[in-house]
Amino acid sequence: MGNIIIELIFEKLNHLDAGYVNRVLNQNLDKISYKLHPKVESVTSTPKYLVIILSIPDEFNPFSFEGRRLIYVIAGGIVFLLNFNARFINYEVHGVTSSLLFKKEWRDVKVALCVIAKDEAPYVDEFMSKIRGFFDDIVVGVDTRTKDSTWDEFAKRGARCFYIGWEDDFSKLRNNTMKFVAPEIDWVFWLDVDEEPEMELLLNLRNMVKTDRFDAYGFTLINSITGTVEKGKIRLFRRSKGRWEGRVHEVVRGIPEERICHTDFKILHKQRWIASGGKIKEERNAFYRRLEKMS
Ligand SMILES: [Mn+2]
Repeated sequence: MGNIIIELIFEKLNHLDAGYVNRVLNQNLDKISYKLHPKVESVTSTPKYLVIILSIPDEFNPFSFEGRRLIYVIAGGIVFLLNFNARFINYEVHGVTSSLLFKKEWRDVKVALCVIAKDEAPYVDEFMSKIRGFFDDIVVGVDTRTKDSTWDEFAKRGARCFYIGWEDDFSKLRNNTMKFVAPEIDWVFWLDVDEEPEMELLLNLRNMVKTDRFDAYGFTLINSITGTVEKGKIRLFRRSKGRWEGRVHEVVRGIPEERICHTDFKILHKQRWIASGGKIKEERNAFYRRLEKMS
């Protein structure tokens, strides 16, 4: 019997005092970790990182699915308590049972989230809260036709934003956005602001990219408005292998079928413009038809 040490590593978004973090955590940890009962061992604050070391009873298996899930719940709770001044990056487990199982893999393979957006300001907060902490970089291509505060809403939540010119071509918009992903990041994951990946997908991201066998992953898109189910939608791929093609209804091309792994993980598509009906729906359909004709 003893304790397992879990080192939670956060990226600091701005100044955080280690003493303050320690106090906040000690006051609240029981509320966010109802099963795990961790104890704060230490808090280290550097200009770039915040490292929180927790100890947990060693009968708890941090390598099980449930264990990893709980660690993410705790990390998410800490981010929330610190009022989003930190972003969870990863964790390491030290202890009798571990031998640093995650250390290398988790750090070596990085994943960027890529998004294109136009006039999405009201929805950015919800979108970012669902994916916070899971990606090493968040790159947003803001369509230059945007009239609202989409850029600011993303930027103040830690995303890197770039204005991308609209050239009547969604693939161009996506491929031009992808150019801004940090050079050391091999994998990109694509979401639209009206899409929400299920938690199991996010929890398995690091496992998926830790492979030599595949260059891309397919997911199932479920339209929450129409009920339509689309399988095999590629959203996660090695940046050097794939590219977007098609002016509209764009898809990822360039990766041979045997290098694609199709999973059952789901992404929920909340296609609001369809639900809104009326003029908005008519205009959107006309816009898509115009692009289809240009192709
Ligand atoms: Mn959509």
